[in-house]
Amino acid sequence: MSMLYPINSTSRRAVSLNGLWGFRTDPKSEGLACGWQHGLPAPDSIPVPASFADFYTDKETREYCGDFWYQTEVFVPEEWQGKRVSVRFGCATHLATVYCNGVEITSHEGGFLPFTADITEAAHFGRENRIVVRMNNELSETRLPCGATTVLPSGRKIAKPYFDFYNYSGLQRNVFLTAEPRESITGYSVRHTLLGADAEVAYEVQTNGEHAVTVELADEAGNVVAQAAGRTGVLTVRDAKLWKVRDAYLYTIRIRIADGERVIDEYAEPIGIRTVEVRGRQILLNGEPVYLKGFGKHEDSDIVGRGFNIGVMKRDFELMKWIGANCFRTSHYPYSEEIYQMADREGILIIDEVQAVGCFESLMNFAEASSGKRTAFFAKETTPQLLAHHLHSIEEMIERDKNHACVIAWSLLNEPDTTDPSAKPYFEAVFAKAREFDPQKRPRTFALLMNSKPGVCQCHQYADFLSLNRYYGWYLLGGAEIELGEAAFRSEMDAWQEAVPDKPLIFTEYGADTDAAYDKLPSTMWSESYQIEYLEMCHRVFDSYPGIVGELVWNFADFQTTEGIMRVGGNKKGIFTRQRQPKRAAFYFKERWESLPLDYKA
Ligand code: BDP
Repeated sequence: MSMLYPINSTSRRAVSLNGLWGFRTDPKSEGLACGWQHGLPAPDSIPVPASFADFYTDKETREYCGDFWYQTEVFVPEEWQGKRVSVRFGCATHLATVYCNGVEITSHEGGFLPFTADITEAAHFGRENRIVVRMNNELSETRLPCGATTVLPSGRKIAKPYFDFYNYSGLQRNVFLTAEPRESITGYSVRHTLLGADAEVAYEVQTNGEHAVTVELADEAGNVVAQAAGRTGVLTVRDAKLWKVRDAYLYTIRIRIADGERVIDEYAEPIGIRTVEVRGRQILLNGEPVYLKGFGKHEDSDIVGRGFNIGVMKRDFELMKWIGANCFRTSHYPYSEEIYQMADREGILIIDEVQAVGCFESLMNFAEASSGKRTAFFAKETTPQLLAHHLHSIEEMIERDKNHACVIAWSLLNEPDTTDPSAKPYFEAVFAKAREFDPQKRPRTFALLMNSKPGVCQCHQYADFLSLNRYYGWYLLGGAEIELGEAAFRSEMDAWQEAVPDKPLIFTEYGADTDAAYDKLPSTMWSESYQIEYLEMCHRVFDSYPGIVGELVWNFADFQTTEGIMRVGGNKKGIFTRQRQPKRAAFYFKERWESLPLDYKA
């Protein structure tokens, strides 16, 4: 299935289906038997893209867990006869089956990656067509992200995430109606090599037909700078302008299938030329060491929840530039494609994370991790099923994102249980597959839980660089004991330096919950002053170990979680509020990060 982003070209059409759709929850899972695939009885109206939860004023709908349905009407133009017509979903969280005019078209598992429903056979051309999507947002241990689903005596289902973000669901990303020629470009990949001032872009194009393929590369002024013919080949770019941190040059790759002079299909998109590799204790971009400064983020904002919001995206990039950041991790799932397109344009680096979170059985893993708890998560009967889904999601993520210059690494799990030997074969499979799927062979990593320490963690050897999530001074030895936190932190770092002397190490999480505009003199935990003291302590530690090449603080902004005794209206570790206004720590970071070069720390 093609993962190419929908575009308009001489041969292709992409029409947005965003807007108000019909919506119904289906608590008894009776919709199918009642024929809802043909049309929903008395649907409510709901915005797409958005999560459905935060629109509602009643708790039952906000917390809804189970089957639910979306529907819309689409007009398929008569002149599209002979084309392949599809509905392309940016995502559907977490399980979806699509119907067109009552006919089942396709199903997809995994709520954070795109898929296409080919409606060519079921659609009526020159008329309205009804698209119905049946979805389900229950959590289990066979699907990512992991969690459980509890059924209350009333029959109501409740999602119990093993992760610390709200189980937002629905059609949360852009939806397109697309038309493509029957013979089409289904995918392509690029690999970059730098040769002095020049660069070679080795490409590979997949099509579903036999006609000849040509490829060209144009610079930002539109001048064609390299051309090649064939499904595989090399584009040689003289005096290549490289894609760099906060200085992103984008060429346009244009791929055509043609029958003599007649163009059958044409696909074009911007690409940056750059290399990325790990050497010794450094991460190299275009052969130069980089130091990662930035955030773990979430797709999360008021009202639309996890829904793609183009305004929030813009604001987030402006804030990242203002504060002097150069990188973020797509914790804890692949984000909307438009965000990678923007990072490509802005020169911001991305560690792209698959939705493998919650592989540690706990409803409060963030707190229990510090306790040394172990759960042998990968020794369960359900593990093979989980692994199959995980590998498939990695394949989809890499297929979707492999051509983005901004993506410098794959994060294959967040805070899994690595303390039991049963984790090893699981990790081996996951890391091997990521290497196999990625034509650029980018570095692979995973975020290590507090309990994954040297001598205890059985799996860090699979990662090309280590990514630590550490909370000394917050979940452990915080407040008045912070000096003990610093000492414990340093002794763990000493142990890592010794255990893994030959790999780069970055922090993918460190942070302290902080109530915006709440302060205390002297500081106490949750105050703005404490957040800064905590960060100063962490940075003292980072700055004393040369093998540390990145600091991605947790979190960019406050975000929604499941309610509970540890969370007041969500997780408050944001450097910005959920409304994207600065806490005092934002000014502290701006000073620290702007005192360093954009991309490196001497
Ligand atoms: C880690 C998780 C992250 C949490 C964070 C926290 O990776 O999702 O939100 O800690 O506790 O456990 O704030």
